[in-house]
Amino acid sequence: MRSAGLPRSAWADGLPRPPQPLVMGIVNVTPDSFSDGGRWADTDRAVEHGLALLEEGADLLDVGGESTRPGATRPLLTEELDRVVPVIRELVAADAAVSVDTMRHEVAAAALEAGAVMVNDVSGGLADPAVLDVVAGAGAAYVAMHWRAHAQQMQQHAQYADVVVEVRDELAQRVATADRAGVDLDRLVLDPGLGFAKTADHNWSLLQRLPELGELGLPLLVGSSRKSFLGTLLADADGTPRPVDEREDAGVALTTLAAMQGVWGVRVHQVRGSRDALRVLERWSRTPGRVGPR
Ligand code: PMM
Repeated sequence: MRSAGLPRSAWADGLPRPPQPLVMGIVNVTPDSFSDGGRWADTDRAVEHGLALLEEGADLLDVGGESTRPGATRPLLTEELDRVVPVIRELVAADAAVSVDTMRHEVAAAALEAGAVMVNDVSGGLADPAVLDVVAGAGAAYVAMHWRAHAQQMQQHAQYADVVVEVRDELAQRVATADRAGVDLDRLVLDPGLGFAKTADHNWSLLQRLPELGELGLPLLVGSSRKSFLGTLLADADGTPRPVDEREDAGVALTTLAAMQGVWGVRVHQVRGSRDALRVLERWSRTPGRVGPR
């Protein structure tokens, strides 16, 4: 039985804005993503995984066919299309709201045609500016993530005087460019891009100062799930990073912290823990405060 997630119809009039953050479940149809590379690489397994995330209560499924882990090489356009389009089609047929994680306008267009409601562009329109035209033309929702360079070079660009101020300013430029291209600003979501041209310290600063990014007046999405800064944080005494699939509990803690700072959504690999954390937070926040002296 499918549990608590938002129905696909919630996207009919644009970006849903529920009181609690949305939970975006990740479906990487890639042989080489750092967090789950290869696990869901064929259509059937990816669809099965997406359906399992829906059962756990995902509001939205983010289907991606390009690994963006540091050092990754880009797939051919045809490979990316072959990976994501059949998966999107099947998940849409199962009534899921789907976003496509792509930096290519051809993939964005094919995904929207297949029924995706949102384009999640980790380059915020920098890698392929025509993505913005496709999104504008379709009236689709759009995630503009903070990004400085493709995976092969991005860690050389992890240099900031004040990471939060610079990420905010660079995102503001992406908003202006998206606006000029005709993207509906009511359907635009911003993402600080944890791990993309960022060191662990940069990620922690961004997570701690999310409200400063909120000053741009747009909803925020945060993707911390399984990323290497959590592996480092949770490393063994000998410095061995915590394996990727043993970082979930820390990810749930970050879902809670992000939700307390008012984010619009969290992008996660396992939905259930984040969904539970949001229920706890919702119940906690509507409990009346203590009145009078203790
Ligand atoms: N991270 C990854 C891929 N896509 N999209 C958004 N909006 N935000 C992110 O932080 C983000 C993303 C890389 O992580 P993965 O390999 O676990 O999907």
